[in-house]
Amino acid sequence: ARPVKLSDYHVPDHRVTNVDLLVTLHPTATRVVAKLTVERHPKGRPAAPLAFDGDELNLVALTLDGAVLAASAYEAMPDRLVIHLPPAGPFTLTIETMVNPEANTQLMGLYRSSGTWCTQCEAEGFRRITYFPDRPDVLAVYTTRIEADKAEAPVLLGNGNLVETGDLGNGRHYAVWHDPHPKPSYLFALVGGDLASTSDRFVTRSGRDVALRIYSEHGKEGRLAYAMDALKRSMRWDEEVFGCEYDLDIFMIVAVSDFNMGAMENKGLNIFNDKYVMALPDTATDQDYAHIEAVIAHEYFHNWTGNRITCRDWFQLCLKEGLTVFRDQEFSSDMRSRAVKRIADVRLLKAQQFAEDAGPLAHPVRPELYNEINNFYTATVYEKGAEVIRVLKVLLGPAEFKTGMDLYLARHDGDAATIEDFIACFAEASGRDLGQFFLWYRQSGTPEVSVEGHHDPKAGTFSLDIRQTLHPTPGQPTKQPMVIPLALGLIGPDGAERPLLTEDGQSVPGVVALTASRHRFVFTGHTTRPILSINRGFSAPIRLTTDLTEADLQFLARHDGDAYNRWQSIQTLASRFLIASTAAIARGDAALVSVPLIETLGAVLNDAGRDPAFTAQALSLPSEADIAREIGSEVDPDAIQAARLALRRTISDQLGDELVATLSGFAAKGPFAPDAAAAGRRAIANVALDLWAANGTESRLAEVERRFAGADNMTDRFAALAILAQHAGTRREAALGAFYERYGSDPLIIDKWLALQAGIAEPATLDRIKTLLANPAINFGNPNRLRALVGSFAMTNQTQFNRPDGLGYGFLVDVVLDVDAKNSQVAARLLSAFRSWRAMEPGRRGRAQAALIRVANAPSLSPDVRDIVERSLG
Ligand code: B3K
Ligand code: ZN
Repeated sequence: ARPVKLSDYHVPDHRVTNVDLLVTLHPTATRVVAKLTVERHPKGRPAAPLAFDGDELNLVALTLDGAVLAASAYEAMPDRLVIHLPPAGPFTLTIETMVNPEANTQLMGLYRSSGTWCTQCEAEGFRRITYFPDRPDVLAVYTTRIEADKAEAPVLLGNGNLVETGDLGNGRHYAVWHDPHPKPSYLFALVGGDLASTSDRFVTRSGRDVALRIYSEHGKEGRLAYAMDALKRSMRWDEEVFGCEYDLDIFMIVAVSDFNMGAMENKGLNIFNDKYVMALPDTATDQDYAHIEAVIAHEYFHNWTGNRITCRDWFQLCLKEGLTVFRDQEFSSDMRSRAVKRIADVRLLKAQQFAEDAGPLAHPVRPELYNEINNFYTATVYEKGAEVIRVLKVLLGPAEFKTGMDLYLARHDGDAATIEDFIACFAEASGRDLGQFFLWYRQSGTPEVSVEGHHDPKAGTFSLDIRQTLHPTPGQPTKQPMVIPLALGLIGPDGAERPLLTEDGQSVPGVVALTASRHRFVFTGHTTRPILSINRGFSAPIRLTTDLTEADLQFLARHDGDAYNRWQSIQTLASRFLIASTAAIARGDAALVSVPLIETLGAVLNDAGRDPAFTAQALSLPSEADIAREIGSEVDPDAIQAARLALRRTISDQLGDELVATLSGFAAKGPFAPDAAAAGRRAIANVALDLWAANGTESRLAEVERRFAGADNMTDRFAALAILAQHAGTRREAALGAFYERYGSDPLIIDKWLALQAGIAEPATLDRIKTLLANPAINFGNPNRLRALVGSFAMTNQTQFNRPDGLGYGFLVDVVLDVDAKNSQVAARLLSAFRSWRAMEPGRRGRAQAALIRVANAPSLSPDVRDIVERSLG
């Protein structure tokens, strides 16, 4: 029944406690025999029929306690199995189904990727393998026997521990896997194929010797070492920081090339999109390495936050996802620079989640209603879900947060839990009422906070007037005030941090919490005006406006002790300037020039030695989409782009010497190492190169071309190519051709080449994309290829996706409608690129709406695409 509502939750009528599977792998006719131990749930409806989920299933045979059921006793449909009068006591149901992995283009359930059999069951894929109560609150112990042709599938993998292997004669063999940990069906997995692997081991803190294995296609096993290293570091870190130890004798990762998402945390058998596993200096950029480290950690961390403690229902998705993102962010912060990681996370949050929250697809971190759960694996559930946990940690402080976390892990181990269960642990541990905090899970939209400072030299006070508002979002016309922790500092003109003293002379810690719509905070001891640094470390995921002057921001950019706010001050300076310059261009005037901004960037460059990775972030201007989001309505992407390009040219012209000094100061030395320090040096050098070349001078572009040809690693080579791609002409086409020549047989690298071309901000790009899409040498049936070309175009190419003639929108709609029949999840994800359409100026807005209406009127849409289009237009 759609829509599904949180308020309709009830326990299942029947539960399954034991699952014995026999899977006989065949490309087009895989036989699945599921022997299930079934019982009534004591809290289920007493006389309810047994109703199991299915999706495109074919029933071959059915027995109950060994007896064939009369045809009138049950009903088997592709999407449902109903037994009218099931026995009262526990019984054994044996269900035989036949599935066709080769024909499974949805990549949900059991499918084939380059000849390998693999599965994806989250959220509702297990029902495409056998009939089952396919919901996360049904936990069972699984034993999986896989049989296959030895030559086709020498490797047979399942969840848990390997208990038996053997020969079946006739060139066939089998393997039996047993997972002792009860788990929901979405964590089931199996793999069969001819795979290469790399092995290692890890001894847990209590002495369990765990075999580690990462599998890939043959010929790619040389690219698995970094992922293995990241896995071992994740396992150690989770023991040390969260007290979480691994609980099986083996942990496996399988890299497959056809995958709808990033990766999947199946118990003991993670399955990954190969782009988040494989890396060598010549194939992967520093960003790829960082992503691999983060995703390996994320999926591994799910073993506790997700698998041992799972979700009661899919409304609780953030219980595992928000928390696990928070954990992987903390891990990366400990492995790399905490400040730089925070900046990168906030950039992503603003780009993805703030955009979602500001448009028609806005939804709470814990939604209360869905039509299609696959559409809720969003930046809001993941990234804002992680921010909300960070807010909780700031509110409680690290010690109480840890007590609450420990209580949660101990109390709910083995449970299918809710957000209420989770928060209750922190309320208990801290003795605090977290009722208002809970609004972070229930209210969608980004809170807007405005801050005004008033200095009274006579009284020696500095007071802050702060207001918060939360605008209506779909389904939520009125809102309540949120609890918003703001980390802050007051800095003297000498750059020294001043103590925060209240009017009665009390010293306050560096955080104030808003609970009402308006607050006034008064601080004493300020005969001279302090400079306010607020929302330090992005302590709350809000949109902040302050009355800080340009001079204040310049001061903070240099002197703030909080590195995040040093970065934010530069971004705010740049963003205010670019908004003003955009407005000037839209009026028909020339782009503006900002002396203070250029001065600040020059000072940042001169200080690059302090933290090169930080400086690289500080010099990366707000993107066109960032500026569009700040402007918020009546957006003209062409004016934004003109303003931004003009600023880049000014920087290039005026800071040429500083940029050259940076370039030579951070030139690569020694062999490539993927660590954070070496990556930081490459990052600053490449940002400097990009800005230096931004004025398009022949000699500068020739130097970039030289660096492209001479690079000894993918980070530098691709950075140079990306610069060349911005400048039309033969130099660009030659470089793109050379890159393809060199890497044409390497699909993950082709993705970079596709994404780069999709991002070229010129009217000819649309035709270039159409030509690429028609190239028979590139398999666009693979989700990575399609996302690299079409996804990058729609999500990042602001001027060309939002072409004034609407052809960008029309193109995306054509692709979405074409892909929908084969892979509806990927189609729905592409369509969500329309999420900001209402913020456009009227011409583009009208064309976007027409394009969406064309989707809505198309015959036979998938539920996934139908849901996105209806909410987008709603
Ligand atoms: N839990 C999976 C996502 C599954 C998506 C299903 N549509 C990956 C992750 O978040 O770790
Ligand atoms: Zn996850």
